[in-house]
Amino acid sequence: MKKLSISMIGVSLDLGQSRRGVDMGPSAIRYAGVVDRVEAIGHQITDEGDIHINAGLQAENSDSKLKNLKEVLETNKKLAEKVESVLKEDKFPLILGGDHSIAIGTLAGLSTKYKNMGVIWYDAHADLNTDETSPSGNIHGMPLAVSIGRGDERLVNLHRDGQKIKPQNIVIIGARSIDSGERLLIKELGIQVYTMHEIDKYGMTTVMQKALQHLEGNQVDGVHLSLDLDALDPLYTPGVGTPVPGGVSYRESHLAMEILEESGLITSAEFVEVNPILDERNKTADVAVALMGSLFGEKLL
Ligand code: NNH
Ligand code: MN
Ligand code: MN
Ligand code: MN
Repeated sequence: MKKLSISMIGVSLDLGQSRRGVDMGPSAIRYAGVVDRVEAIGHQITDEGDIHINAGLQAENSDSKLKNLKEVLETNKKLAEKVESVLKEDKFPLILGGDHSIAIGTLAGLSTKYKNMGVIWYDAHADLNTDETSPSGNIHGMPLAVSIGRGDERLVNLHRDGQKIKPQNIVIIGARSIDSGERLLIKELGIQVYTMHEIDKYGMTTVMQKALQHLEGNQVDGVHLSLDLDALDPLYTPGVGTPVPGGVSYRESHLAMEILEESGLITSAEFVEVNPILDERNKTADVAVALMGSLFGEKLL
């Protein structure tokens, strides 16, 4: 793999969902040795520290359809600016969550450079809810919808007005919990989804090859990996807020990362939803760092 210059940004936000603790995700991932792991492969990595979150321990839940909207908006604006400036320095953005609502800021920042970007959404969920379809009001279930221009306009118009990514450039992998509104949107827009069914039936190699072929066919100018640790089976990543049984295995996930690395197409990545309070001895953060190893080209021999 070519040697990268990586800028790592922590986003200690937990207000995009209801269980406290995922704000400690970036610390847990640092503690699991991300910098040493990536440097050992030969890349250069700079820890940019954390985006400042302007909130008390419990922000007020004024709007139940969009919980903690103010804090989520503010944090994502700062993140989008940071991602944009990292790209201007020609560095590879690596974002550590925090809950998945931070993908709104990540994708907004990335969209300033990539005009036809592909997104691999590795997740048990589709994250395609709007304020109208969300069963929870948690913004971490909405980032993909927001980024294609659906939902509350304050979220949709964050950093730049309107759509940040095209629905045909999204591939969701590992889904097994899809809400009815999300299902309708997937059908309406023809979004590519490889659920656990396809992974079981065809195997991870075929699924990843098809996903990448699809994005290459669309002539994408970059590919962002958004990896929610709940994509894996809770057996491997128990430290997540919304675990769903029957997930992707540890080996399949490594294989997926290795195939992404071999493709040479990945231009940015984020690892989200690590919740140390719900974890067992930092197991989930350890898995996140191990997967980063494969994504960045770690080899056994
Ligand atoms: N779909 C549910 C919601 O919107 C759960 C989302 N939870 C996630 N998404 N962890 O990745 O509330
Ligand atoms: Mn908190
Ligand atoms: Mn998610
Ligand atoms: Mn999820």
